[in-house]
This record gives sequence, C-alpha cells and structure tokens, in this order.
Amino acid sequence: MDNFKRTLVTCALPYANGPVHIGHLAGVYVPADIYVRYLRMRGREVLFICGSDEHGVPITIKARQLGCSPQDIVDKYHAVIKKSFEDFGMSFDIYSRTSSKIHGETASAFFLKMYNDGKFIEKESEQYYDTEAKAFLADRYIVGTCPKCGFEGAYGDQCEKCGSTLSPDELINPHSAISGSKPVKRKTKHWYLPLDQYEPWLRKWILEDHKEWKSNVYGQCKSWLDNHLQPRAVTRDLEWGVPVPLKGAEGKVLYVWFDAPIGYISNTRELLPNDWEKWWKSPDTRLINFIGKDNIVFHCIVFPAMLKGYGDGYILPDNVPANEFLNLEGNKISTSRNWAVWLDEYLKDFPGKQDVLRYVLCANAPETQDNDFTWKNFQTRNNSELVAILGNFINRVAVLTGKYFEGKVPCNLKPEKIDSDTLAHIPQIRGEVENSLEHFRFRDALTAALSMARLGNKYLTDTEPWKCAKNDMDRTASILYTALQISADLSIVFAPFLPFTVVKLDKILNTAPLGWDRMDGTGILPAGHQLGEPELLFEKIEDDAIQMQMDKLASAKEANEKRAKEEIEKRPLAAKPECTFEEFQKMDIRIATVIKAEKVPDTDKLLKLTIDTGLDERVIVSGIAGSYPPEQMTGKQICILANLKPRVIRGIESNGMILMAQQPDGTMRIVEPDGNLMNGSQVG
Ligand code: B3M
Ligand code: ZN
Repeated sequence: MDNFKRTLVTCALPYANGPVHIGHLAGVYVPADIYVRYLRMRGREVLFICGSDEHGVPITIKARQLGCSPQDIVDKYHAVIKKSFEDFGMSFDIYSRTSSKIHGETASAFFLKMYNDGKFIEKESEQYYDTEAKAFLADRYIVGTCPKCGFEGAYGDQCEKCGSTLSPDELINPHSAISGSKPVKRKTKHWYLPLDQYEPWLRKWILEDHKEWKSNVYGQCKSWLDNHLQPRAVTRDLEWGVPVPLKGAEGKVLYVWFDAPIGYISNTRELLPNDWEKWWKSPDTRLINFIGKDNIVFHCIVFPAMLKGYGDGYILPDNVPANEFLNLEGNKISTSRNWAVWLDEYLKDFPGKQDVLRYVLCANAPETQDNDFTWKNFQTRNNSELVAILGNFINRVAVLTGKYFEGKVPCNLKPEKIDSDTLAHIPQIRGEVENSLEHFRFRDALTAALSMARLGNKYLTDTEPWKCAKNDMDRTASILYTALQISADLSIVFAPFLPFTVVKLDKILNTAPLGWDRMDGTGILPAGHQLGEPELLFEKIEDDAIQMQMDKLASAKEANEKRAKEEIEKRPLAAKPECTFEEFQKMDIRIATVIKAEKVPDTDKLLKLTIDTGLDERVIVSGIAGSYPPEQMTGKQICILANLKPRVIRGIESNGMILMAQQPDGTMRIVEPDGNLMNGSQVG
C-alpha cells in the first residue's frame, strides 16, 4: 500500500447527452469501483467522486435536434446515467452534476482567481461564425473533412474516426453543424491557458516523476509534450455553460473541458462543505483519476496545469490509470450508430446479472490496448467460469454440508496435510490480487481471484468428500470444514469485483461482510456455525439469449447501412479529375427541341427522341422513360452533347446524349435551358 493518509478517486464525468454503455463501464467505471471497494476493504480513507458533465456543444446540438432546451437534455440523461451506475453498483460517495449551482460558483471562482492572477492570455481572434444561425461555431458546431484521415464528419475539436485533436481552422471544407452553411470568420475575444509556459514543469512532473504511469498514458503525454504545447482557449462563444465571470463577456462561457474537471472539486465541496479541502489541498491525499484514453490530455496536461496555475496548494493526480477503448463484435462502439450495449437495456434482457457484466468487462478490460466484447465470450465466461468454477464450488460445499452436517460448519476432526497445504495458498493468492489491484491491473487481479475458486474445486476433486462420506465422516467433516473456509475467503476476494454475488454468498454462508485481512488462510467460519440456505450464485446463459443480442446488433447494422446508403446518395458524386480548357472545348454542347418522343419497344427505361438540333434533325435514345413519359417530352427544350460518337442502342442509332442530373433517389432530371432559346445555340 502507498504512504498517503487518504485516497481521492474520481471517474470521468460522463456527458449527460445519452445513456451509458459497456464501453464506459469497461473503460472507466468498473475498474474504478473495484479499486475503491478494495481500498475500503483495506480500511483506507477513500472518497469516490463522480457526476454528470452537462455542458459542451454535443448537448446543445442534441437539444437543437430535439427542439428542447439543453437543461431538458441533461435533466433526462443525468437521471438515466445516475440510475445505471446505481444499478451496476458504482459505489460513488456522490454523483452530482455540473449544471449545479455549487459547480457554477466553484468553476466561476476558479476562473476568476486565475484571471486576476494574470494566468490567462487575453486574445482577439477570428473564429468561424454562422450568419444564418447567428452563432459562433465552437468545437462540434463546425464539421468538415479531417486533415489527418479524410473523414468527412470531423468536428472542430476532434476527429472521432482517427481520434486526432483538431482546431476548426484545420478542417477542410468546414461547414456549420447548425445550418449547414459555409461559415464566415468573425473577430471574437477569448482567454487562453498558456500551456506552453507549463511545458517544462509538465515534462519534469510527468516524464521524470511519474514514470510509473501506465505505458499508454505515459506514451500519449510524452508525444503531446514532444510536439510542444500551445495556448488553449478556456472560453467559448456559447449560451450553455458556466458564464465567463467578466464584464463584457456576455454570451461567453467556460470551455467545457475547463469547467468539467473542476466538477471533481465542486462535487467534493457539495459532499463535504466543511471538509473538502483536506481532500484537495493536502499532500496526504492521493488523487487518482480514472478515465478513458481520449481524456488523457485533459487530465494529465490541461487540468494539472490549471491546478498548478491556480496554486493555493491544490494537489495533482498521483496516477491516471486510463484504459483504452472497448469495441463491440469487432466494431467501434458508437452512440450515433446505436452500436452499443446500453446498460439500461442490458438489465432488461439480463435482469439480476449485473455482476456477470462486471466480471466479463473486467476480464476483457482494454487496459493497455483496445479490446473486443463479443456476446459469445460473454456467454462462455459466464457458463465456463462463473457457473462452472465459482458457482459450482460454492454450491457443492453448501449442498454437501447440508446433506452430511445439517448445514452447520463441521468440526475439524481429522485434518490431513492436503488441508493445510491448500489453505496455505490463500495468502499467496491474496497477495497476487493486492499487488495487481495496487498497480491497476484489474484483469490480472480477477484471474488471481478466480484461481482461488479453482483451488477449491481441485481440493474437492482431490479429497472427494462424497466418497469419504461412505466410510469416514470424521475425514469428511475436515474436508468440508476446509472447503467452507475457502468459501469464506472467496466471499472476501470477490467483494470488490462482484458486489451483488457476494451479498448472495454471505447469505449462503450466513456471515456479515468479512474484512480483507481475514483472508489469511486460517479458519474464518467456526465449527457449529449455521449456514444459510444453498442457492445458485449464477445460472447458465443459453444460446437463444445470445442470439437475441446478435439479432439486435444485426438490425442496428442494417439500419446503419440503410442510413449510410441514403447519406451517400444525398451526397454529390465525387469530383472528377481536372481537365484543361482545350479538353472541354472538344465537347459540342447545343440547345435542341424534342419533336417526337416514343417508348423503345420491350424496354422500361428507353425513349426514342427525334430532335431538332438547329444543325439537323436526328434521333437520340435516352434512359429517361422512368422519369419522363413520352408525352411530357414533346416540345421540350434540352441540352445535348451533339458530337458524341454515335452508338446503336436496341437496334436504333443514337446520335448524341441529353444532359441530365442524377438525384439522391436515383432519378434522372433533365437540365433544362432557362427560357426558349434558339436551337443549335452552343453551350460553353
Ligand atoms: N465528459 C467524458 C468524455 O469525454 C468527459 C469527461 C469529463 S471528466 C472531467 O466522454
Ligand atoms: Zn481523422
């Protein structure tokens, strides 16, 4: 354990613009909750802080889309997210929100002190402005093509496809996410945190003093620092957010990534109005921020620079154990494409199985690289590990004790070496779990915990109490006495991981929650102790339940493909390669009039048109019958490419081509001249 007196653990504040999904749990919340539960069991003084991040452009965009206020959006999703976290046992000491009054005061005061201490650069610059929506376009209000990967849906602050952090000026073909219009540049004043001034200090604090940080975190910080830091705007031209507390700053708010981390402080103040400072301003406090990899720069560089700049004794994160991303069935989890397993929906499909998901997400956690969640693996881990190893061991011990000893812990009448040798493994496994948890290696910790259940199963296989019972009840008593001690150890070691299961296990063993230090390989349940009723800790998950989930994803995929197809159709065909003026001059485009129109026999799409080109009378065959019946074409003026090489179509020689425009729904529309022009006039 570390030498700090207390540990302050925070979790990234989820944006309150949608429900939370398995990626959130795996990346941030399950590891954090395991860690906090473990520290509490070790008797450490811990505070576990989280809350909804309720500002930022994504929320205002969603509000515009739904025609409601941002407050309506955050009120709805703050409640949804808070409930999901409760349902999955996230044992926060407080789960508050950044639209709270106390947060507004805290963030505002934080900004004002830094402003008064001259820690910001005040700068007027040109920003994109939507003249139709009459709004400056910050962050996600401006979209365009990512300069790094070419993704056409990149935002002004980040490209979701390649993860690059961007600025609006870097976007190719920027346009407003509000009106779709091409934005103009307008002057506006903002305040900047001069991160470049903190670079030398950050290099030492991170690269020298925190070499113990996870490689994915340390590596990302190093690359940010090696690319040198730039001043970063901490205010925005937006209506929704914490207003900038300065005269003349009407219509400006704190940048969401300036105010959100201060949410950790305001939540602590809300919880401990008179005692919060010992958690944030004492060197005896260890601050740990659990986040996802896309938040590393804000938690390892921006927020520490803010705390350093603010001064007043604020502590800095001692560790930031960021996880990578969890994918789903081989694809990136995506809210917009509904490619996710939503927590509220999971509980409807798998009621009471929160711990199965906690277990699988911990076992597959993307701790140092992205990892994949598959429903098959979910079923396998439940059936082959939770049911077959942990659940099976507990059930056999409880049932056998009920069968042979009326559900009471038997006396250890005839101990043998195998008993003590087996129990001697308990402290060693406990040490492995402790070491892994204290180094934020949750997968390893879980594997070690499960090895204790494997130990119990091996012990039963080696001692076969069901056979012993035929002729040696004293030996049977000792075997079950030993197995029950292992069962009690399991109720301790799994407590941080599977809180709901351990409540059931404590009921089976008829014990109150046991302290971590009881897991020392000595006896825990005394002879004569009355057990509770045996019950199955887990149940098998059948194929049909998994198939239902796969069907759900298949329909989400189908809907995505349909939407993507519609999107592509809506978008104009890609530009053709450049041509010279001389090449263009080869084309002889003329005005002509349709004299006669008739359907080509045995075809649905072809019309045979006799046209007057001003130069001659000729026939053109065109595939427009689907959009234009013959009677609609007679007398119509059209544009034609007159010098196209003749082609025979369905036995008819076609001399030229009508100029058409293909529409998103696939129909062809004629490009009609503006008014009655002279046949033969050249178009150029
Ligand atoms: N709201 C979560 C995210 O980027 C962001 C975290 C804030 S923690 C201060 O998805
Ligand atoms: Zn990109």
